[in-house]
Amino acid sequence: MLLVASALAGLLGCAQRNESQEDEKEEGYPLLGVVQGVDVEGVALTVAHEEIPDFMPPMTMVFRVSPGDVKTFKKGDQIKARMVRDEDGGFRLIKIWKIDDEAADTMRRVNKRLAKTVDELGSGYYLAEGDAFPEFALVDQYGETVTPTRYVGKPFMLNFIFTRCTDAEMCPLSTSKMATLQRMAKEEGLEDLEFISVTLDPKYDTPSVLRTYADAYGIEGENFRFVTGERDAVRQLIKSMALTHIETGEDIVHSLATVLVDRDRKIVMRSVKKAWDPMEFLAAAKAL
Ligand SMILES: [Cu+2]
Repeated sequence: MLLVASALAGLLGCAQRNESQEDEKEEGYPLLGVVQGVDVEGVALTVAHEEIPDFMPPMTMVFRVSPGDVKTFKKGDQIKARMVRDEDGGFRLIKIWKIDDEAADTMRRVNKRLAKTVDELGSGYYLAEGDAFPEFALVDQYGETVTPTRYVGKPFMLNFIFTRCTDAEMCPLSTSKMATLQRMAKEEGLEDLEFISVTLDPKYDTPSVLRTYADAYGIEGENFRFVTGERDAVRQLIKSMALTHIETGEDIVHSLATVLVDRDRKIVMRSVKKAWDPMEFLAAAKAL
């Protein structure tokens, strides 16, 4: 069943700065390298990096990173990142992504199918209750690849958020409700219910940013994955769920979509309401 999407349904202002719209305009220098050491206490990574054109020859250096990064990356990881200078002249890596060619191949293949599925929907249509949730491949807060095949035979809750969202009634509230639902599902003995939150801001929300976000909410990550990845794949998911998502240079204005998907990957409940009710979803999950 396909339904015509009302483009502005549930459009609510959740605005947030989004400085890095285009790759060319991104701050700092592009860096490719291999992690040689992780200093958890010093919150730093030692990286042997390739030449940074017009800036620096190949060398091994210690870089400041975020607390999430020292939990995510380990010795031997190939990475790409942006290198920036702190005010005191120290070097810092931001937007760090692990390079994994095999995972990248899988992701490309799966997300090509996702693009095809969404293209076939046509503009103005979205996936509704009764439709199959599309295949996708993204990366979670631990740097692991997440695809629906991982959830074969398991129901899951899925929503969309981004970590920099400052509208308390939008992403922060949605994340709190998902966390509540995760806790209640456990109490009710719904052992196999999984949780997935897709970022609306994949350029900023790297795996370690998502990890720090999940930690801040005290979320147990075992069955709750925050996912990011290829921008196009995220966009296709946004489109398939008929979310409003407008990046205006400074802001991301978006609506919400929360879905419950059953063990056969069928969408059984879908809400685009800002005030979506976790109890309604819990009842539906119990009935599966
Ligand atoms: Cu938001």
